[in-house]
Amino acid sequence: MYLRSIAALPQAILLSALFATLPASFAGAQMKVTDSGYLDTQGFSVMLYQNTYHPVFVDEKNAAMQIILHGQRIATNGDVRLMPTPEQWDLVAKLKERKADKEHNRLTADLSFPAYQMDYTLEVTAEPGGVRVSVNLDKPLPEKLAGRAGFNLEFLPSIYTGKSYAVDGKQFGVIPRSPQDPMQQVLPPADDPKKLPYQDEWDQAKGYTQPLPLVTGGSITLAAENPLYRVNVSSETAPVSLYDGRNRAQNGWFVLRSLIPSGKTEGAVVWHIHPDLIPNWTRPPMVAHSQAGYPPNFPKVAVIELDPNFDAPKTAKVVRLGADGSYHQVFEGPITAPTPWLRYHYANFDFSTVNEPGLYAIEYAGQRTDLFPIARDVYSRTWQSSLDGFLAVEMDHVSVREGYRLWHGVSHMDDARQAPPNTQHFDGYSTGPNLDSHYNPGEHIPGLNVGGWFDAGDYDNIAPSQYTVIENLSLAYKEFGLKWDELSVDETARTVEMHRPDGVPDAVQQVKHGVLQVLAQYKAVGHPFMGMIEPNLREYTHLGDAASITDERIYSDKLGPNEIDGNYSGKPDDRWAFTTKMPFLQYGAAAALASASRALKGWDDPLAKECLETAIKLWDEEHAHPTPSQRSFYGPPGMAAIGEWRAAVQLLIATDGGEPYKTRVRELFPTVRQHFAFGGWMAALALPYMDAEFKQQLEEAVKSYKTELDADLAKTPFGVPPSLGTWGGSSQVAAFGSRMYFLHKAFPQIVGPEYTLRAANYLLGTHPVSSTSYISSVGTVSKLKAYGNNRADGTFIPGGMIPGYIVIKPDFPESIDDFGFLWFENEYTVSTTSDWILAANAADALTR
Ligand SMILES: [Ca+2]
Ligand SMILES: [Ca+2]
Ligand SMILES: [Ca+2]
Repeated sequence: MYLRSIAALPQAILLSALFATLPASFAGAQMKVTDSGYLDTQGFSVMLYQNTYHPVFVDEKNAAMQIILHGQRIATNGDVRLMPTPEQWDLVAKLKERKADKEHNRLTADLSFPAYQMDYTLEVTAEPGGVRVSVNLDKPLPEKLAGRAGFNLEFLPSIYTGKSYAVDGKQFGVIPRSPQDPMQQVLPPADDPKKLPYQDEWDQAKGYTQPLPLVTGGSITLAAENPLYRVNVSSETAPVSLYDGRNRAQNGWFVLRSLIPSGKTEGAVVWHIHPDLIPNWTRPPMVAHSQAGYPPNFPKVAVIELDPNFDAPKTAKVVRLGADGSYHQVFEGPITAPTPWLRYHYANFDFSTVNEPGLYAIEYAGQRTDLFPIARDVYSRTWQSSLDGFLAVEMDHVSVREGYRLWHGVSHMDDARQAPPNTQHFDGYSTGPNLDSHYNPGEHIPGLNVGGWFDAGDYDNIAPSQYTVIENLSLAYKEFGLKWDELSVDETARTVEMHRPDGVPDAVQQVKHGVLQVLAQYKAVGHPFMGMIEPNLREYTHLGDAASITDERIYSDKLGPNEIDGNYSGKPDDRWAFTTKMPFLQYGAAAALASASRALKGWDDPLAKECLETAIKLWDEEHAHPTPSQRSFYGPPGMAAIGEWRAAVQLLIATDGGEPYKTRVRELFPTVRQHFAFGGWMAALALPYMDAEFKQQLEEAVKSYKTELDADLAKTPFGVPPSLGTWGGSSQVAAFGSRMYFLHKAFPQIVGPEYTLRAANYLLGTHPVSSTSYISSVGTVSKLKAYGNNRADGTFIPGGMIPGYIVIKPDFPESIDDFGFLWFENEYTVSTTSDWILAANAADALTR
């Protein structure tokens, strides 16, 4: 099966392989450069560097040359790489310039590996049957890169696992479910350019190995058996090899690669990439609806996503399920005229008149959706898993058990070591020259191994997310009387048990778990700080039980690397504490602690008192001695005031209308109303303590916000803030949902309930690309492969909310259902999930 020699094949074989794969139907079709700068024909698009590598996280599997075939992004990262299966932090080329040439139907990118003085142009040109890709070097390949630099193109595992590969039309195999290739050691030359220290350290820790190819030949066809994803790559130059990137990393893709030969410049690599395009292929319509269903007597609107070339029927139907399995039509109605957005068209299907409780499906264009209920209480069971499932699993410094399963043992008992000065950490944390701590660099800071949550798919404890969770849950508890109790939490024993009520509301217990960490930081170094994170990439990339990331023993430099002495060890694996004092953290902690004091009252009065006292102290200290800002987290001027504003509002409420918070709320409002969505709206929470004049000002602000908002939302098909960044926007939609609830409550004559319900229905499935609920295990069809810390098992954490679709630039919305490794679409975070808990309760309150 393994062809280890990569002898060049005669040109005649290459040409026959090339023409044999050309389907007659497509041989004449010609891709064209679109106005938005990529190569396109019906069913097939090729983008070149419209998406670039991330400045911090580097390889996100969304960069360089990318291929969209029959509605799926099948391949990414097409460019020169220095190893067969590079990983997230491995070297990528620097983009100098990209061009789209309409006249010649050609995309070019000027690129460089400056450390190797290698400059080249990547050229992708339309040709009959597909595209021709060539790598044109400015100078012959540097000797140091001989046998290392090659053109790579990575294929999506969720499509190609279990599919065939065919080499030169005669040698066949199937890509296995799990990687199984022999590894060989590939040491970099001793005089290789220096990498960043954390990359060097990682390379040494993980070992310099790369897999041998599954196969090598002049032409490789993937998924010959599947007309949707069949694609052939043939090389005019060095042979093509197929590698399995999963041998190195669970998030690896399948790589096709040809080495760059020495001595050549123009056409150093020439490939022909030919899909087997289905003539006149159109993407089937996608009917987006709420997977949790709809309450009677409220709007029910599905959004239908249409390929512009699809001949769209003008009406859709609603059918009701009978106990005998029959479906009875209860409604047929028109869809609205399709309107374009990005690369698709969108139409609404309003079936609000269907109100009788039951189980329903929508039928459109020969498809029937999955079932959804119409019932008064559809939102009432949409947030519990987020609270007693996902958030519980993310609890740090405790063990978490569910029935027979231990989600994780007690984690990070060795927290934490003082991070050194002038450090730039790979996950964005940093220190300057001043640590604002009386601990020496590397010294153990006692007392930090308590409370808090893992931030996301990784295991760091980052302060702003913790504050958001505390504030959201406190607010949800006070506003909606969240008495849900299915967790037993014992902070002394450090144990959490799911499905075992203990008489204390879980929201209160989660709030307490959050403030234990915030208060621990304050006690340890005198102020809140940014957080704690694994010190190296080997630990950072850990997937498995959180309790086994570190050895749980405090590091001592008096012990050898493998020595243990009681609670101490010589292994420097403890997390770093990034202790820099920052004004937005001072205020962030004050806001979180003030809000927590309200939720804890009656359950843990001493802790409630300590939270409020500490919040007041932080406020007072920050006003007496403002912390100089070392780094701006809030972008535009005026946004800095938001931190103080949030603290002022929370302290105002926690002190029952106390001063100086009331005065400060009045003073800050004119500034923060410019950033209404980012916190200015919280004025609605302050209303009970403010006078009529303030209410008048807020009313005006709400009116102008609503006008702007309605105009903005009208530009998108889904009526919620669109996801146009490099990370899916579900969190913004959830926050929008709860914000609009509080504005509706304060000014029902201005703001209706429909915004909050739209946000909830969006997150539950009424969104682009697919109708999959973004909250795992909530709704009939939900996201069941996600980027939680159990992602190596290809599974989910109940109740976690994913970011959802992003736009692959310039116009391809993507949210891949059966793949969980794209963090920008799939990574749960605790703050986002707490946004959902609040929004879902708001939707429930509005409809009952
Ligand atoms: Ca993180
Ligand atoms: Ca409980
Ligand atoms: Ca340790």
